[in-house]
Amino acid sequence: MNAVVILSIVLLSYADAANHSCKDIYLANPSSANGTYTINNRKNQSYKVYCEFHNNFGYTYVSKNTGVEVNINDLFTTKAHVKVRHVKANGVQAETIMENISNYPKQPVGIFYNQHTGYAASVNAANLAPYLYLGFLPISLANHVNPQGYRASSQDFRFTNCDRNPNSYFVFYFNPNHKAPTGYVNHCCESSLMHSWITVAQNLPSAYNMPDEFYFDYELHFGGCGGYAFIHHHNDINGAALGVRFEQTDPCQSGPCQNGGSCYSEDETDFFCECPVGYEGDSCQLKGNTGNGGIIG
Ligand SMILES: *[C@@H]1O[C@H](CO)[C@@H](O)[C@H](O)[C@H]1NC(C)=O
Ligand SMILES: *[C@@H]1O[C@H](CO)[C@@H](O)[C@H](O)[C@H]1NC(C)=O
Ligand SMILES: *[C@@H]1O[C@H](CO)[C@@H](O)[C@H](O)[C@H]1NC(C)=O
Ligand SMILES: CC(=O)N[C@H]1CO[C@H](CO)[C@@H](O)[C@@H]1O
Repeated sequence: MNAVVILSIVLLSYADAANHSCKDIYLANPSSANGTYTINNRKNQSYKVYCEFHNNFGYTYVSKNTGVEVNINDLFTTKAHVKVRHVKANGVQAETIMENISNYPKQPVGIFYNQHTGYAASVNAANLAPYLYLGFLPISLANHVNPQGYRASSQDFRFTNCDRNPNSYFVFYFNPNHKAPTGYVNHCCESSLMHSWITVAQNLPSAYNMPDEFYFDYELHFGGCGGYAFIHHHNDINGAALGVRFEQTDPCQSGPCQNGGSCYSEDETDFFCECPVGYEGDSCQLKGNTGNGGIIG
């Protein structure tokens, strides 16, 4: 009896809640198509995202037309890698998986909305804000004279930081007032590192194209001698987009409830077993009379 009451409370509160992420949209309907969806931030203000769904995981891209705060931590479940897409001047869209170089196998990337805690500030942060920040090495690791860079499509692209300059980032600017960039933009400091993520990206079939509103002005900065580029340096590119990854694993998939118990998932790792009469325990593994399961985390 207890189990049934708990379950209906969970379902009711779920049905009332707004979608806060592509993951919520997937949970509401696991056969959702790729495309543009409206989700709500924590102040219940709505904005648009592009959801790319795969089996049990996906990527979320934020619209650059977003005028409300983005609660970006709601949009991803892993910082091990991101996807970066770009759109070429001829309309072709391409993508690459980006992560830290293999010198730093345990180092997650930094993913922020309008801040860069622990990472270097971007040149146009104040001018073209808000922005999405993709940090590779935090200042504490970037301010050394050692190999740095990024990994794209499973290849390391390295440079040696020549002067401990702690910049190691990609930034995607919403730039709502279409302002011109400032700083190094007209004269500094192209390098092959500024292009490798573009040249190794895989072209997408046009059926997978995202609308233009998901492609941002961007700035890249590495080192100490790694390079600096703004989108205006790349005549053949019309914009880039940051895709953050969420996992949608169902803890009930492995059949954790024993002796004919029914499994209900609560989130990615927690599930609840409803036990048949005569069994009890978190996985209905014990003989007993209550018919109650437990919540496992
Ligand atoms: C959440 O997304 C699903 C799938 O698109 C949709 O059917 C549902 O109406 C959305 N919920 C709310 C509260 O907007
Ligand atoms: C949040 O906004 C949605 C529409 O986007 C609305 O249906 C819902 O009632 C709102 N929820 C709260 C708690 O205000
Ligand atoms: C969504 O798009 C990706 C490519 O970006 C594709 O691999 C995937 O199969 C698509 N998902 C659906 C549900 O069509
Ligand atoms: C957190 C984490 O492990 N991040 C990635 C950093 O980059 C390496 C490859 O160079 C990946 O293996 C890691 O998954």
